[in-house]
Amino acid sequence: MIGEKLLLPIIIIIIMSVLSLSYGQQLTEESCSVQILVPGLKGEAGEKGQKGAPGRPGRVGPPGEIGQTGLKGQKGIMGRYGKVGPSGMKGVKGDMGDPGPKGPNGEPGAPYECTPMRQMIGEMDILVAQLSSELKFIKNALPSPAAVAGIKETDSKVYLLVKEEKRYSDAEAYCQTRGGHLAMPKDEGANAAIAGYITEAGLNRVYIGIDDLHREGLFTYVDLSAMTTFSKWRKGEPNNAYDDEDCAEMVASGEWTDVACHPTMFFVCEFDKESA
Ligand SMILES: [Ca+2]
Ligand SMILES: [Ca+2]
Repeated sequence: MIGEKLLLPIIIIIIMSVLSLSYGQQLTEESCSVQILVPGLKGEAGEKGQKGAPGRPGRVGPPGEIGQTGLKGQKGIMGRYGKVGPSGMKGVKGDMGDPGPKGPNGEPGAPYECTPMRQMIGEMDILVAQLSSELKFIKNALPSPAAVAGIKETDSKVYLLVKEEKRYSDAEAYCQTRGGHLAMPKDEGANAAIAGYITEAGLNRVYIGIDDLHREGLFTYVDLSAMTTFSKWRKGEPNNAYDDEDCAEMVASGEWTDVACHPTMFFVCEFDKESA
């Protein structure tokens, strides 16, 4: 083996020989001026450099994987009551319920009372009669007072001359039906009023409510009230003529006479003003 120090100059000599063959002249003239550059030996290692500046931050790394689900927490305490809500809308009306059970029977009613009704009708009948008579009186009073057959009044009584011929008992029944009696004059004033009534009507006699039907010779009023202080018998009366005179009539003068009860004649009824 040939050492490195000998090999290198040999290579250089070879290169110079080649060059002398190509460039003879030049080679002769300039052979001394050619400097042969050969690298020196490798130097020793330098001293260690100072620490460099810090590098730039690296890029953001990718997101990590999703972690595991945590454990469920404990139940919380009850919350406070909420506020009262607004009123709801009115509901639809419900269906009618089933009918209830039948109630107990009522108390028996009061019996129909006919008597008060009849009495009321009777009183109304009297009133109608009085009103019609008064109307007739008004119509007839001025042209012909003597023809008047209406009613006559005193402070306490109303008298009605009835121009229907009836027997005594029927005449009294007629007056009673209308709530009164045959006229029963118990003082001079009442007797005079009746007498004037008869006179104005142009009559001579009428039945009045005096008789001795219950006891011969003892005259009473038709309602059985006693004759006490007042009487107006004509002279010689009552005489119970033919043993058949148990009733009484009044003549136009106002005097009384006992007469039979069965003949028919006009009569005068009287009514208390309180009940009329
Ligand atoms: Ca008699
Ligand atoms: Ca007589």
